[in-house]
Amino acid sequence: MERTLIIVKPDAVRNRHMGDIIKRIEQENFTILGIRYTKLSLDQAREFYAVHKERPFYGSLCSFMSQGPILVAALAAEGAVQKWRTLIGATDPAEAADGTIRKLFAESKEANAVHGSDSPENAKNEIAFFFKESDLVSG
Ligand code: 3AN
Repeated sequence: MERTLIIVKPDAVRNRHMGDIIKRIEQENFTILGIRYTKLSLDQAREFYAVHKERPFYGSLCSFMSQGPILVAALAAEGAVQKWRTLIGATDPAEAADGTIRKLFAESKEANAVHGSDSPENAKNEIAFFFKESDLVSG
């Protein structure tokens, strides 16, 4: 079963959408392997988003991601990476399809409610960033 790492970002936690998003995770039949409520330091956000360090929005993104608590989950499903990315919609909520999580809950391109790994390989690294393999529940 493929895995993906998802984050409910500080805007969606602040706007009290954690429950709505967990409900979608359950409705869509993802298996929850691990779930953590935590807060990133600025250094941790910089490390997590290191792939974007050349992008103009990197500094702002890292400060946004460390400004409040987040909910992080490791999920499994067939084609989990693409399945989650379809469910969350486009990066910019203005372009996200109706019914997607970002269309429903995101505020802006930066404060866009949720994260999802963009490949199974990155999912592996992102899951390892937040969870020890022994913390994950299978089945
Ligand atoms: P996605 O999260 O849809 O895979 P990426 O990987 O291009 O999008 O961007 C990573 C994160 O960077 C996004 N989730 C968003 O929070 C932020 N971001 C992307 N593009 C912009 C932008 N033009 N301005 C501000 N933040 C952005």
